[in-house]
Parts: sequence; structure tokens; C-alpha cells
Amino acid sequence: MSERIMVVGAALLDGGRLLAARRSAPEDLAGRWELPGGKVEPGELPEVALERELHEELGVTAEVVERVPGEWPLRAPYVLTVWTARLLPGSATPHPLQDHDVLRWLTPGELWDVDWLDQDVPAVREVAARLGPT
Ligand code: 9L3
Ligand code: MG
Repeated sequence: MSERIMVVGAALLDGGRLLAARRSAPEDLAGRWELPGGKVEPGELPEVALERELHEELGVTAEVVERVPGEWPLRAPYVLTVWTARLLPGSATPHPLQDHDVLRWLTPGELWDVDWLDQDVPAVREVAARLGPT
């Protein structure tokens, strides 16, 4: 089978900073940082899945802005795709509700200060190119 299941990640941007989330679960990923998000459910649009995941994981109301070019293989059958996103007016401040224990807003110069999951590194590189010089 060549079935692919999309995992969507958010480059949540606010005031020129990128939100990074440190995973607390599962054990093999704990302590590593990621673009928050998760699996697209059957029949769900990826953008809708991402807004749902951001609400479930961070308690925020956010909207997807644009697709970050590229897709990065995770453990089969999962493939990571990334969108930029922004908080809607009146959204709560992001706070970890599910698989994270620490959140950080990174300035362009701080993007590489956290230990990103291997698969998130190329995605963050793409986002960095859009944020401007580090
Ligand atoms: N994953 C990797 N990078 C990301 C995200 C959101 C997810 N930015 C990986 C971690 C899990 C799998 O994809 O192995 C499913 O993610 P989740 O549903 O546990 O968030
Ligand atoms: Mg998740």
C-alpha cells in the first residue's frame, strides 16, 4: 500500500516570532521541539485539521494563512506538511493542553536555539527563509 496519511504542522507567527512547542509525549519524542499539529482525520481538509489541532493542543483560535512548500516523510505512512497560521483577534494565549510541556515564541535569531524534531528541521528552515534574516 502506498497510502499516505497527512500530519499537519503550524508555523504559528505573531509579531515576527514563531511558536515552538516542546513535546512531553510520547516518551521517544519528549523533550524535542516541534511545530504543533497532528494527524488529519479521514475526510477532513488539512487546513481544518490544523485549526482543530491548534485549538485542542494550545487552546487558541487560529487561522491558516498559507502552505509552506515541501513535504517531509515521518514514520510510514505519515507525511508532514506545514502551513503558516496566525492567532485570530480575541484568541487565548497559547498554553500547553495535550502533548507539550513548554511553549516558546522564537525571534528569527532564536530559531535554532531549540532541539527541533529531525523532521521539523527542514520545515523550520523553509519558515525561516520567510521570516527574514536570522
Ligand atoms: N510529528 C512531527 N512533527 C510535527 C508534528 C505535528 C508531528 N510538527 C510527528 C509526531 C508523531 C506524529 O507526527 O509521531 C503524529 O503527531 P501527533 O498527532 O502525535 O501530534
Ligand atoms: Mg500533535
